[in-house]
Amino acid sequence: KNIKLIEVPSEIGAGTRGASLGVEAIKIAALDYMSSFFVHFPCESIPVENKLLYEPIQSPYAKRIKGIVSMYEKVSKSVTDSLKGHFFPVVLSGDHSIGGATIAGIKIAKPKSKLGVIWIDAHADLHTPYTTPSGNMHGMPLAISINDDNKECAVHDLDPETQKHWQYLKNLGKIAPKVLPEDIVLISLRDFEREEKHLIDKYGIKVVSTKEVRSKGPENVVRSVLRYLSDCTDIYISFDVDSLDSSISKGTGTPVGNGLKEREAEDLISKFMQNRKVCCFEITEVNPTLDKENLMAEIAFNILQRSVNVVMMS
Ligand code: DIR
Ligand code: MN
Ligand code: MN
Ligand code: MN
Repeated sequence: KNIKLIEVPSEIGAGTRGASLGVEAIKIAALDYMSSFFVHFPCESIPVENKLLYEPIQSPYAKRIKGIVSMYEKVSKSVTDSLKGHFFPVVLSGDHSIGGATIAGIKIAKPKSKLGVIWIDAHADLHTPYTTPSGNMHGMPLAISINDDNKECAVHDLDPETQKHWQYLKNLGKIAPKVLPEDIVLISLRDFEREEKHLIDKYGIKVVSTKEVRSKGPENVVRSVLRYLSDCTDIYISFDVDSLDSSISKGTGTPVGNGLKEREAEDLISKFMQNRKVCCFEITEVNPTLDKENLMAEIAFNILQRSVNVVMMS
């Protein structure tokens, strides 16, 4: 398969500043390893709306949603075009709000697919503007993709403008939902709110804990997750680096304890990549401004390189 890199140095979906530098930090890590990785692949860089960070917040429960909408249009188009051009898109993004745009791009390229989503993340990213504790849209991409407002748990009212943009995001490409909850697997989930738990329980969304990865081993977990997703025609893997344990993930906006070891994440992801249904991969939330010695970006680069090698061989 031919790889296409899609860089999205976004950070308007995050609550902590600095994720927009994550993509550059991964490139610096490659240079420090004297790797010519980034020379080998066609790469598209998506312009982002980070200037909105200087402006007052319009939608407190969906911060900078207008900028998110414009990124969703561009990123989804880029992913769709890459897939239609028979590339394997690898999305390197700043904050995880982009995950919903990547999913939209896949679904628009393959409208008849039954899309499986493997979400490796400390968080569930199942908030909606009605339930969010922070207003940060990187906590919402999976709710966007399953098209559930979670009104049962609503704690905020939305202004009409925010409602309009939220509806537009969920219906991008006029396909909603883009993923069924039964086709989502959350790996290393450990930091979530009551409202997200409500959706997980309502749909019985599959969760694989860090403990399970450790006790069964990455190979067995990969086998059972792929068996669980066996009726899916295509699979997308989204890797939020905060899935890694906080001892090695200082360089991300929201580090959480009891996470994966580097080797566990690397083994999981590279084994998933061997599956031919996997059609797209994303790495997100590297924030070098919070880090020492660029460690988070180095780990992300190691995982990126090993995954891409697996894809090229298969
Ligand atoms: C929290 C944190 N659930 C929120 N989410 C993060 O603000 O919605 N997602 N950090 O990656
Ligand atoms: Mn996330
Ligand atoms: Mn996260
Ligand atoms: Mn199923």
